[in-house]
Amino acid sequence: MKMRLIVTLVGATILLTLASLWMGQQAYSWFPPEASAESKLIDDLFSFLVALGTFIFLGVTGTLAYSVLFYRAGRYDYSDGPPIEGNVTLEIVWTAIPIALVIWIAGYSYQVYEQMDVRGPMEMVHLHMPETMPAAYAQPLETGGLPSAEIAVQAKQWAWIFHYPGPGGQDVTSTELHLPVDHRIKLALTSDDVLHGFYVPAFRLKQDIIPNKTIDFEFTPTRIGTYRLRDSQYSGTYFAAMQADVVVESPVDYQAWLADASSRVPSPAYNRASFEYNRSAEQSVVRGWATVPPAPPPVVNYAPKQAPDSPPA
Ligand SMILES: [Cu+2]
Repeated sequence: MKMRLIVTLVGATILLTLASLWMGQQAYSWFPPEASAESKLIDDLFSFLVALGTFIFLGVTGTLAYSVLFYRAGRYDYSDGPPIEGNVTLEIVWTAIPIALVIWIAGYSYQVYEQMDVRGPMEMVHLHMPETMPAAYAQPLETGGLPSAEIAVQAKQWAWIFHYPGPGGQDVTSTELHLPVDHRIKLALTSDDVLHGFYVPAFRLKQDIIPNKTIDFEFTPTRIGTYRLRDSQYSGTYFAAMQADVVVESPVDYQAWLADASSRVPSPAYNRASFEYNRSAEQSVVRGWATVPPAPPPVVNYAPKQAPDSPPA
């Protein structure tokens, strides 16, 4: 009898483990493509959490279901169960296991955060884990002469403006973020007014932008394509319109784009927030909410030809 119980328990645990590992593998498909070196670390961490969560969920609900199915009270049995109180071994076990799990999760998460190293060289403290952990980036900061090392990101209500050092040292501006693939990117994040958030889901990166502060932010895009930058902080009425495309391209294409952009005369870009604001101002009936007026459309060297969120012509 005891032998049978042990075999059943071991079998159930193996099944549970296999199911959890399978679920952890599924978790990778729930996200947009992995477009940065950092995204792999985040997805691995998430997969681990999903596997662990699946194990606990199935373990708890499985035990419950087993008890409900096989230890039911008889149909007309309204008596109380036996008054069980206190089991020191059990108390220790179910305290120790969650503590160990939480410490494991915390340690792993912190290790991932350290490996991502997204905050650049921090002025105050920068505790590095031992040298055994390789950093996530594909290339060192020296970007082979590419002027990508310093892109200033200016956030305001409600627009993203990207400032590049041009070939002649001038300020080249764009409302679309262009990045060379497989190069360590260094952004300097600033806000003209309120809190904004730099968030590119395909990069698995999110960083708050704080007024009167320049925040260094580093990462490595690894996949050519066009992705979406969103504002992750509620920054006012039209914050949902505060989006931009992120174009990751080969270093050659990137250089060509930068050269082309620097040769263009700055002109007002389409700005969805001011478009919507002006449209509501034209209407005779007052609708909607009181709002801070949006900043005028940014005047930049480069703006995408057909803004992806522009209204139908
Ligand atoms: Cu914003």
